[in-house]
Amino acid sequence: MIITDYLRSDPSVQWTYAKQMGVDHAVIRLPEDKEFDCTNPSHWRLVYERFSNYGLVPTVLEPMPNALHDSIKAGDAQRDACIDQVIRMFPIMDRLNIRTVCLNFMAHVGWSRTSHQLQERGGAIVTGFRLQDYPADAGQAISEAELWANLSYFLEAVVPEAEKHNIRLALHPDDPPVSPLGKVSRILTSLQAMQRAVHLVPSDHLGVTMCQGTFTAMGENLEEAIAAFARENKLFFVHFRDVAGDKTDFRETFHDNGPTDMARIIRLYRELGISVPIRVDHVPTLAGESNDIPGYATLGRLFAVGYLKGLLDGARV
Ligand SMILES: [Mn+2]
Repeated sequence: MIITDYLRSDPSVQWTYAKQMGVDHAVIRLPEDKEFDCTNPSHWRLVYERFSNYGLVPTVLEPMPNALHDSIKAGDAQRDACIDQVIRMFPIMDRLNIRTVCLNFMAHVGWSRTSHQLQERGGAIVTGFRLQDYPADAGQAISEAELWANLSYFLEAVVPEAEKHNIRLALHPDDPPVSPLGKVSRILTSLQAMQRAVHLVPSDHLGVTMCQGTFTAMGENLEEAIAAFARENKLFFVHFRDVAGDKTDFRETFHDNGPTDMARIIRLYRELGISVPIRVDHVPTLAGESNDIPGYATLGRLFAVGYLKGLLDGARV
């Protein structure tokens, strides 16, 4: 496995902690200001060099820039222009050796929670989701049929280009994996749906982000899901994460405190020969920390990365 951390493009103490923890690869989020043109190689190079000069190798792009992807998911009038820009990113990524994109297909709203203040072990704070607390009239209506059509349209356009540039598209399941969420339908909400999605266009460059917590929330058998994608060589990226509960009512957990036997999962990746980028996802906010960006605070990462590194070392038999 290639251990990574998810970092914004401006240096922060999280960059320093990554290096101090022995993490040398970055999952990068591109700048979201209007100045940044994701089809401009020199804009990319500035970001790339900021990371690489710090000793962090940009390895995965996450997410697909929302400014492009929102129209593609919604299938609006800007879609073709946005797809064209996505395609123009690939040769730039190719030259920079960034080989994986983590992308989701949640239209209109991204990952959603109904609480950002739930208590975990020792009073640490985590997010949670309860369907009954989610406003039934929220969001802009879109049907599942439209979403499948929009996903197919997008993949048919971009997968051949990704192949040309040896870039792997790693679809992330919907979080929470429920449909509809308010008025917004969702499609990537089960193992079966994810398997359908990665076969919409036959390609060894189309696969999944194994967001463990989302597959657990779906109620799928996580080990079977991992094995199913591994068999087809479609497991491209891992989000190391756990949740307690089910898709209609769950909360995040510390990575060692959820229902999943994490040591067993890491051994399973080894047994299946999976060696892909992995990052910790949705960490608790710990004592003394701001909860401004729930799931992405700093102290919980230190614990989660240390725990993950221990499991990876322990599995190296
Ligand atoms: Mn995830």
